[in-house]
Amino acid sequence: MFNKLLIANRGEIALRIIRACHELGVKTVAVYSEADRESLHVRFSDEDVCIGPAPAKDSYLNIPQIISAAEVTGAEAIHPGYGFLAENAEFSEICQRSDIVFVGPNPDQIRSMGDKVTARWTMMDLGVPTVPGSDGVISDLDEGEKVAAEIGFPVMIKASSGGGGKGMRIAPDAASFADMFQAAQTEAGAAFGDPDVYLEKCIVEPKHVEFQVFGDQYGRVVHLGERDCSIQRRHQKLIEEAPSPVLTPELREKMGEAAVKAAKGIDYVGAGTVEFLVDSDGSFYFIEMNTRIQVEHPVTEVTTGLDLVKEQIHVAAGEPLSFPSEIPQVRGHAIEFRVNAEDAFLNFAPCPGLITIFHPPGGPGVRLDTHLYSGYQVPPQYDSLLAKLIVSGRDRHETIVRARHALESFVIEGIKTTIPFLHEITQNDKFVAGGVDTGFVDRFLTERAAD
Ligand code: MV4
Repeated sequence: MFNKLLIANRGEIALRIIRACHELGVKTVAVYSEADRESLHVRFSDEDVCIGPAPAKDSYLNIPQIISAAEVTGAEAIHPGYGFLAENAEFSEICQRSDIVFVGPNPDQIRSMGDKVTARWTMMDLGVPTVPGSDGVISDLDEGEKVAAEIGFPVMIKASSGGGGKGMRIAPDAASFADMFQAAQTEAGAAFGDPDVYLEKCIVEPKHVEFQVFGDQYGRVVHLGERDCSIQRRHQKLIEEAPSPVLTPELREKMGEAAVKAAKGIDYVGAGTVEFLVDSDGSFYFIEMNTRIQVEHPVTEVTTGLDLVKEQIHVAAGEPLSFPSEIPQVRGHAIEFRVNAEDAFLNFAPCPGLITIFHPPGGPGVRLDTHLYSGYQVPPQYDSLLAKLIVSGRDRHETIVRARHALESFVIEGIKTTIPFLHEITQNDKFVAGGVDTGFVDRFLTERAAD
């Protein structure tokens, strides 16, 4: 096991990684920007290094600064968390060359999934179901029009370097295709320096169901069940749950097998997520694979009893997966609510500022992953995630009842948060019934505005 590990991140995930290291007896090095001097990850780590000014490009994305912080402190490994450098193949490669263990997959695995056309191709080759679409990159408008007509409208135009909904366009019909195709290419070129796009049939009002996968350096790959992340807005997840209310045991088995096939097929090592769209008729399609620990990983921790961050560190240190031959059983139900510094009823406007009062919820089945404290100043430079409230129970109903009380007793004063919005969702009939699709939040907000 490592003696010392550097955490190349901030906020709740930095604290989450520090906790895992503490349990493993690994010393921690925090890095921080000038805006995060008063942050708890700096306070709770064994050592800390300031890596630059507030803007992420000058600090949490500043590769030379982070590598030298690791070298100066003698850290043997770097955990990137999520966001920032977590899926940066070049960073993974520089760590390798600097003899520092990157807690995550190797550069080739990051690249093979970061390029969505390659990922799609790889999955088709492996026999993992993908959305009907183009064979590869479509550069030419005439060819695009021909392929789109074959696929059938509506058609999705996606950036090969995109992901998570960035650089995506829908062409509802042939008449709109040319405009949407060119807009997607231009946007992809500007955003990623790569104008390549590909086409997929548009799955209308799908559910988003993702499988947690894990691989070790000895070729063992397992899945740890799914998370339903259909409650999103503008590709930001708001609520995630496990198990998914829409999967039958048969479908779960088939999708789990496909997820393991996907990860095994690229010799995947570490924590990964295989994302699928699920159609109203129960068809499922691979869309992306994320090669990092995700924000919503606690939902899986609570339903499996595993510590996924500790597992990541074990695997990175060359140890086999810690659980024995059979994969852990999923037990009970868990729902994660993302509390953001945003006014949900003002178009989710960011609301940074001073936290004057902080009172966390508690009780059976309540976990709170947060970096907040009374007197903490939420900086405006980073994403607005304040806390993740993970509620669990024997079944979905018990979980929702606990969640309502937890959200009612969760006090954050000084700034607006999404707590009131999340509480309203827990009282919505369609949410309570379960099995909503990715259009749920927009419909909820439209209906609410009409009332
Ligand atoms: C799609 C789709 C429909 N058909 N692809 C959005 C994020 C990215 N991961 C993929 N996304 C989608 N891809 C096809 N062929 C609909 C979405 C989509 C979506 C997916 C998951 C969760 C929420 C979503 C919200 C809007 C669109």
